[in-house]
Amino acid sequence: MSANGAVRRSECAMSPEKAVFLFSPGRSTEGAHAPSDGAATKRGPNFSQTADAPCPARSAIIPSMASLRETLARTRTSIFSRVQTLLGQADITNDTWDELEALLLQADVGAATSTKLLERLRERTRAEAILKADALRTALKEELVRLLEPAGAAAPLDYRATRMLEVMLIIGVNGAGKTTSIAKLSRLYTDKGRKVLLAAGDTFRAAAIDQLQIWGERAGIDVIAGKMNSDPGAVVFNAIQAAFARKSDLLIIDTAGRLHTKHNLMKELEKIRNVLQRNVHGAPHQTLLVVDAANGQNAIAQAKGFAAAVGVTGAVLTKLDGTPKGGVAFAIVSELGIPIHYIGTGEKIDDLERFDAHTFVDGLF
Ligand SMILES: Nc1nc2c(ncn2[C@@H]2O[C@H](COP(=O)(O)OP(=O)(O)O)[C@@H](O)[C@H]2O)c(=O)[nH]1
Ligand SMILES: [Mg+2]
Repeated sequence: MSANGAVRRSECAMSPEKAVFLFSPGRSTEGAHAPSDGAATKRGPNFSQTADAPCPARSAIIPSMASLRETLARTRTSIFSRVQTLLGQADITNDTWDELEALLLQADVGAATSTKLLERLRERTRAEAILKADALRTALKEELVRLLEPAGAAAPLDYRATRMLEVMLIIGVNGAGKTTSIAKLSRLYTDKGRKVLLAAGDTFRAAAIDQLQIWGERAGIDVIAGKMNSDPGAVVFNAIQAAFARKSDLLIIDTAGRLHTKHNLMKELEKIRNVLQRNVHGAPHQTLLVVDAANGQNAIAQAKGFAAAVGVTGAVLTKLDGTPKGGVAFAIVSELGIPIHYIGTGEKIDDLERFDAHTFVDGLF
């Protein structure tokens, strides 16, 4: 039970009713499944399910404001609390603007986004005759929310299935948190009643395939994988066939974050997209770029490379826990023009929350 009384999913019993399937080309996908009792016993330190704690109703595990505040604690205490102090009761002076800009930059909001934000605020102080810093603070919070809610942005994937098979393609640099986020997403959507299948499309490193299989095994979700260095396009094709055969309604695809050259990586992602487009109507339905918040402004440069090469529909912002660089959220939406759909709040399988701009901004102050 967490401090605010909400029952966390990691405290409830997880039924390992599904086996993990290893796909080898030329063999039946059902031919190499792990014993189902293996799934029940191989649980890592991040899984603290107990046999006797029943799973709570979904309403009890909806992310709370309190847990988001906890996640944003470092960003808030290191920087935004100083914005709060700066924008106290005093009159607005030139120093107020200079200090506000300096704090936004320190919070990794980025130069371009800070400039845009300050321009909007100056405009509002003129138009609304704002003289006091506390009124500016209210305007700042409103403008921060506005930055995070770009007009015409795609919505995250509905919990309810809207077609026979939906596909989420997960991309991003190595170490950003793709595989971990896939495990979390599969748990989230499985809890909502979806039948999820995972595809180990990062065939560049053997460890990446193993990692996804271990997560799948722990969460009781099937994984389609090939051998190391096998063609990820073929793995994805096989996963699509398996998804149709097993009547899965959500296929989530892991991809490599690094190949020998960046050019190769983008070509490979393009090939995966082509396989999806040819075989599933409208796929990929979501292409999520995973971004590590702790990389701050460096993450923006990396993300721009991916966004330019592959159509991205939304971002997963990971590792917000334990970083003071949470302000990077504003730069991602403003500079890349993509909405944030989910945030990673820790390393456990239930440490993922649907992003909400108002809750996020409230959590910063
Ligand atoms: N604290 C924290 N760690 C995370 C989060 N997401 C991922 N990680 C950690 O980041 C590391 C890299 O994650 P991984 O999923 O392997 O990244 P990938 O290379 O993009 O697939 C792992 O140690 C994860 O446990 C998060 O939201 N919070
Ligand atoms: Mg990975």
